[in-house]
Amino acid sequence: MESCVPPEPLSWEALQALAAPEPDLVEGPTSARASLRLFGQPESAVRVTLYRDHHAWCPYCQKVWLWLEERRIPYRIRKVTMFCYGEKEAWFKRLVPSGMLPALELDGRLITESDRILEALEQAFGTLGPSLKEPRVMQLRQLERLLFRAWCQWLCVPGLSEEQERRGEQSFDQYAGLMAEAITSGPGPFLLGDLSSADVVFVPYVERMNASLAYEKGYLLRRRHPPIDRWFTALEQRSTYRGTQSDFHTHAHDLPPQMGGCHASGKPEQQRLASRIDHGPWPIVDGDQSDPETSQSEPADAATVALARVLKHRPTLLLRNPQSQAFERPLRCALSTLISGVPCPPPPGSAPGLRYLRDRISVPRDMPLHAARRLRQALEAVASLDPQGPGRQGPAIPRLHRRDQDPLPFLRSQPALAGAGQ
Ligand SMILES: N[C@@H](CCC(=O)N[C@@H](CS)C(=O)NCC(=O)O)C(=O)O
Repeated sequence: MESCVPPEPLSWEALQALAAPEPDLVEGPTSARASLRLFGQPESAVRVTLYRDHHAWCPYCQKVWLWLEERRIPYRIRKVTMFCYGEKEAWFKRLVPSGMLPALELDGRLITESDRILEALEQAFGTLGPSLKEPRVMQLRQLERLLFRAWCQWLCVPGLSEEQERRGEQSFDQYAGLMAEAITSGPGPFLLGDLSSADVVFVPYVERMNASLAYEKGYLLRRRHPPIDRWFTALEQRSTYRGTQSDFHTHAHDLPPQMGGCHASGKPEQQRLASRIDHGPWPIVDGDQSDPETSQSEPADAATVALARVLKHRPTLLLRNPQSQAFERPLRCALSTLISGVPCPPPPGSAPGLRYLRDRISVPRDMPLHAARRLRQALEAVASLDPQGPGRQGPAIPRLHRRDQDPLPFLRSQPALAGAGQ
């Protein structure tokens, strides 16, 4: 006979025993939390320091980060706050008065502007496939900028009429079609055969186009352009890319303050997809339709990785939650649900605190895509059992800034790790 007693949440000790072990951030797979990468070389071999943003939201940083990971160049990472989510570090402003990211030190020489950085890295360490300066690569780099412009004109202009929406989509489609053609005309799944700098240049914004156009326009780039889907699929087979890869929810909410606004079409399909991206269930499409966020199936440790990441930051997560210390039991309920798959009812009034956390899991900063999905799903499942107000949401995610994501409290809670992986 089945028991009618609702499951009790596990203790913190029991949860800790179930968490995934800490990965090797120096030699293991690419991780947003690393502060040093050696690729089997001694620390004395490090000639490069990359300055990139704490949350891995900056697209130009992702370009340099992925290049270093692909070329396996030993490097140090120092993280910096972006204006949209907190105060820029004084030490960084002394180094780069504009505060712009990325920046890179190579043999003690400071370089800014991601394109100049990649060119300097090519010169110092050799190319990743054809050089950035080869005419066929230059042509692709120009195409990337044209695609970027078409995306901005569709996404970032407020108040488009129905006709303007249609033209915005058409123009974007035209440039996406040129990228698809460039992929198809080569021998491999990538732009020029094997993965090269040309692909790395496209990665950050095409990833953001894929996410933002689903959220704001109901447009699924990978479905519309199968060669681009194959390109993503090939990228997703690489642990380097997966380590830097974000997801739809993260980009849907990190882009508006960075881009000066992203504007929804308001069409039914857009509203449906935006609601799925925000509230789940994930993946955001049903049945046998291919997942527009990733071609990778869920790894076996997705739940235990998510658990380990929450446990690591438990005190700060409680401090930052609107429910503060009263969030202790709802959080244990959610983590128990995450691990057991059996929904554990929370105390009355927990839904807003649970959904506050659901809405602020950032990929890849906090955890990989599938782990984040698992955790969001568990938080949502438990929130929906709140006996007091199962539909109540947490405080809305701001659109003009993201100071709700100030990294300082998380850094302060771990002084030994400040500047290192979070
Ligand atoms: N052209 C520059 C653009 C760099 C850029 O726009 N960086 C933005 C972030 S994506 C930035 O650092 N803004 C200051 C801030 O947000 O704090 C490059 O390619 O490096």
